[in-house]
Amino acid sequence: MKTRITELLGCQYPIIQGGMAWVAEHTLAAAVSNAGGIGLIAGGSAPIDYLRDQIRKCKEKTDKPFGVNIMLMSPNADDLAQLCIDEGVAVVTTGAGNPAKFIPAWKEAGIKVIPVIPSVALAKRMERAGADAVVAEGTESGGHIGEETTMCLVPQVVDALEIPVITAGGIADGRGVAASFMLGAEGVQIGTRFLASEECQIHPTYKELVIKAKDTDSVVTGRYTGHPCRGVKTKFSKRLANGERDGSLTPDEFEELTLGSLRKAVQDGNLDEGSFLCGAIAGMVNEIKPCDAIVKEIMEQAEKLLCK
Ligand code: TUI
Repeated sequence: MKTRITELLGCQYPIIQGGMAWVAEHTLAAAVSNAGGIGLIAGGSAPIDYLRDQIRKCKEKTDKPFGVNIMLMSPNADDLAQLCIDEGVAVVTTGAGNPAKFIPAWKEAGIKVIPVIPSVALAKRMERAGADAVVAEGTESGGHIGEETTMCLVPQVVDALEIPVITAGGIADGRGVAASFMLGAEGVQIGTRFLASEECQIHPTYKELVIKAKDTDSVVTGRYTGHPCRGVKTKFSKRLANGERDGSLTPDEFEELTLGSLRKAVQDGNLDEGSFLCGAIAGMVNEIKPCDAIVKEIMEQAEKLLCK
């Protein structure tokens, strides 16, 4: 399937793996790129040496293009942004902020720049700033989210921009890909489906939570801190949600409790203190498979639907 996204990124399929903080490391990224999509390594708030090592290990595992996600709230985003240039990364996606100040240098270095955006206004700013494409991310996504749904946001972003648009939020199978194309998108970003992949290095408890989740098992917490985040309902996320609702946790106490909670979920599978981020589509993800099988299955289904 050829779109402006496959042309831009030089990949077989218009599928980008989500740049999930703490989750998206080189094994997963290389597996998705080898499957014909674009794998991403998450910069998150990682030290520069860690990210350099991850990029180099990914290059050893794949000769296909892959990318890095820069989380702009990270205190060392500037250093990580420069590292992508120094290491010759093919694609950079960004999240949780406005990357405009980095775009000229990335473009100069030949990097394809794809900001993740939650609104039409920000999408237009990114196009003016020189972005190659945008990921229009609906509130169905896991992690740090905006307010608009994928179904409403994507066609409005498509109408507002000339550059190609990639959908994110609620896509885990070929129906989601076909629907995205109907909305005018030319690619999809998929996160939650890859949590339940063989190559994903998260704690087994995390995978089990995703696989067992049903339609109503994701929850958004942290709206009152200004950093709403979607994850699996657990004892911990229910405690956060209750604290936010009944005022028993101040925003500062909430922030303190969640500090380091992504690591505790991903590495320790800690159900008492970990934030197991996932999208609202987790209810549809029921089986662990290799990335290659996941990508093939999604694309076969999408192509059948789109050729009907
Ligand atoms: O970034 C994400 N998802 C994430 S990042 C993350 S790690 C994290 N750690 C601590 C606090 C917050 C996050 C977990 N999940 N998705 C892309 C995304 N970007 N969603 C929303 C945005 C966004 C929000 C505001 C993009 C730009 C923006 O701009 C505001 C402005 O105008 O500066």
